[in-house]
Amino acid sequence: MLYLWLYPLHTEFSFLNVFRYLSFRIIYAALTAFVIAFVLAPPMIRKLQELRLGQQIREEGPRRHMTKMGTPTMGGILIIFAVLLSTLLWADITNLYIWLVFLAIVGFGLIGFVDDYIKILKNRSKGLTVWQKLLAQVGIALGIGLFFYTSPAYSTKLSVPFFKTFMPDLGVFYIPFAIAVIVGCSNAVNLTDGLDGLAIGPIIVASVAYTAVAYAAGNKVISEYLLIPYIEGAGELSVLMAAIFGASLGFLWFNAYPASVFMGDVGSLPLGAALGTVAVVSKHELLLILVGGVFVMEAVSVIFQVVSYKSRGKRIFLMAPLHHHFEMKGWEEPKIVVRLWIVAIILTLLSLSTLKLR
Ligand code: 57M
Repeated sequence: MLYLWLYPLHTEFSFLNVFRYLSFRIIYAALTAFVIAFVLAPPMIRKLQELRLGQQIREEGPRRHMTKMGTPTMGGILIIFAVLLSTLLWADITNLYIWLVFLAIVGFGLIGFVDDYIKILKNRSKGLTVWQKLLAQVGIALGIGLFFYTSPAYSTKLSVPFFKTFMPDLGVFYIPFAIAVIVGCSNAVNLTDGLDGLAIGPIIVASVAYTAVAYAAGNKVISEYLLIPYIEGAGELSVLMAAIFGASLGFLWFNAYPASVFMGDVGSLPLGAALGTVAVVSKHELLLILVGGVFVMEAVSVIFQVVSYKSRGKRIFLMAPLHHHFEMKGWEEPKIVVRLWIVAIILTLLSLSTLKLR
């Protein structure tokens, strides 16, 4: 909004010309979202405690987690609020891609909210059934996929890291592909959110990466230089990703070990969906496998564990997802979390290098 209201005044007040620069709005979207999350978290945590919206802990989990019983959860409500408000302030709200990612955030956020609320309301650690969640997630992602498929300006070609000319056209299969990316990323973040700061750390790293990717994809000169698809208007998503960076940094202040608040499904699902949607808009979906490598490792560990147990009756990991395996091996929680943050940073550096290696 500030961009639309203030930039036109730069003819009278020349300093307002600064609103024209994406880099300026990226920085202030991040700072605004951080301040909102940082300032509002304490009163929100108190409110969640008052409303007794505390986490239920599952019996079969690592024994150590019982001490976490009652930790306020659904802190993701604040993350979403900080992201939406900061983006509305600093992005060009006439940009359709912004509203598409907002759809993903609000839609997946609502699914998570209902899931969290049922868990707490019914005093049980399982909320909506897997199928209820999946159906709702696919429904929203289908809407987003159809938008891309029916947009004349949007190509259904798939850009592949390391290859500059090999861009297979998925055609109508782009719709299920986009659904798989968005729903897959959302649930992978959800699975990862099982230790203090474990999910929000890689989200912070991935949001920096996709701030840069969206900026490059929306910039004709840079996209041509990097030989990546030019997506007119995608640059505004770098403002949204910067808001996610800032809000997540603010949330991490309170989610760091020992956590005063958990984000809940209301936080993990929309953050993953936003990341997946931005990856689709900027046409760097496969890059997400590396940028979101920790999320991928966590989700794959569950798949391998379940398949192995069902087919051989044996587990591969002491417990899945991966972070529980390290817990069962006796690693302390902060050590597991910081080491997986390091893995996320290394994988993201490698992924960004593929933009040049083509
Ligand atoms: C999402 N939720 C955490 C918190 C957070 C198929 C199976 C792998 C599914 C998986 C599962 O249920 N995942 C659900 C992970 C939960 O966190 C809440 O959920 C929100 C995120 N969705 O915001 O509100 C617990 O995680 C801990 N936590 C922290 N700090 C944080 O900042 O300590 C969360 C955030 C919280 C808290 O204890 O209660 C979770 O773990 O449920 N199931 C599992 O992950 C279970 N694994 C398992 O059953 N493995 C089996 C098979 C199925 C693969 C096996 O290995 O054989 C483990 N998780 C739990 N209990 N809680 C083990 C059993």
